Amino acid sequence: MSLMILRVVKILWEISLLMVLFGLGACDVNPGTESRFAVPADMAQTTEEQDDQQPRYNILLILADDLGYDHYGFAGHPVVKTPSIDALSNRSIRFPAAYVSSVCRPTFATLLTGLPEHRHGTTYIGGPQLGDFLTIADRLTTVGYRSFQAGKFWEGPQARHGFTDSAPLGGATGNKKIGRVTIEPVVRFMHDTSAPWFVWFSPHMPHSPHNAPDRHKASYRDAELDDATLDYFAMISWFDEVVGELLREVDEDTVILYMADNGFVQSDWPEVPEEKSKGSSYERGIRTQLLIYHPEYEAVVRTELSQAVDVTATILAIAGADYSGLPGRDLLVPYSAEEPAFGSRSSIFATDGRESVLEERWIRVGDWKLVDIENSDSDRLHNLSLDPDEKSNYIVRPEHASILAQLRLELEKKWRE
Ligand SMILES: [Ca+2]
Repeated sequence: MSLMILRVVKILWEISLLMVLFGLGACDVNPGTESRFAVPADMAQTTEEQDDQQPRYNILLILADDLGYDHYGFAGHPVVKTPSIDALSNRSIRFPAAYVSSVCRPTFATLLTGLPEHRHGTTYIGGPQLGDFLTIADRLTTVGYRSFQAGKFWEGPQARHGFTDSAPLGGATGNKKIGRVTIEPVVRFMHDTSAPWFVWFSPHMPHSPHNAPDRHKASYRDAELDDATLDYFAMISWFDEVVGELLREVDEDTVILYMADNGFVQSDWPEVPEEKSKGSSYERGIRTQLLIYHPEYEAVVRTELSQAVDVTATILAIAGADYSGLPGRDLLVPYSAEEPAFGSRSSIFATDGRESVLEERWIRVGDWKLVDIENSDSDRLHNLSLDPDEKSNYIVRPEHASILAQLRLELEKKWRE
């Protein structure tokens, strides 16, 4: 019921914006700095009821931009230095097999909507702006949260997608100053906001340009790296430093979620990813570390598969907001003994389309992964336990016909959901 009211309010807000644009009425619209609508009376009541039911955690989502899943100290990388994120990992629930899209924009759209790519329709960098979906920010507003977006954002004014506040430094798709130049607007919002808040922090880091300050490059001088790799690793350390600065500004009761928007492996060409990383359905394109720090949960490594839709559901669950109807699950709830090792979320699914044209669909069930390539006979079947670098294609081996058929069936089932 409350979601339906929100949709009506959203439409009325769009109409009022059009009236302002066409000079049809007076309205004080200031997207990004004020709430785009007042919370209706019955929702406000819901908020009061919420206060009695559970603690109202502030929630910080940190999104790295182009960071490989094993490019961290805590993930065992022998060279990369990430002391701040390592420290966060040490006190977090860690999901080393979390999945995202192969580039930023569809991952962002999934996090915003809680829906997989084939349902929200944003499958690559290009294409039209995200449609009128109920977003994570909309849903948080209904339970009294204020939500702040800072950094990279693709879908026009943040207020159009439900954020009550945003960093005032850049345009809808820009804001490259966040992180590289300053985090001050983010810190100010966190300190000045008394209501429970949600912060979406997505600096363009360690994304190109790979121009980290010399102090970070100097820390890798003994590692005998080529220039392109040194510049990329130095960017990771610069990003890690910014994360450390941000984390010093939040208290122990703040819930923190950390992940990357997509993978990245540096090629021989400066700032250009290797072919089988960003922009591909290989693990190094679509896999990330997911960290969830929650003051009531102990640090542990959880090997179940997870993906971006689960991050949205988890944030909404922590806030006490409605996520019924969304496919993600609350990752704070452990898998039960009755569920198989990878649980009911064993089917992990995403697309990698170019300009909204479908190119690849993939699915992982347990250790097996199928990449279904449209209009091609070059589909791939991988076993990530036997062959973590996905060098072998098991699809040619007749003894795997049964698992292949199962994956194809599961893929089509997911596609229709
Ligand atoms: Ca990215």
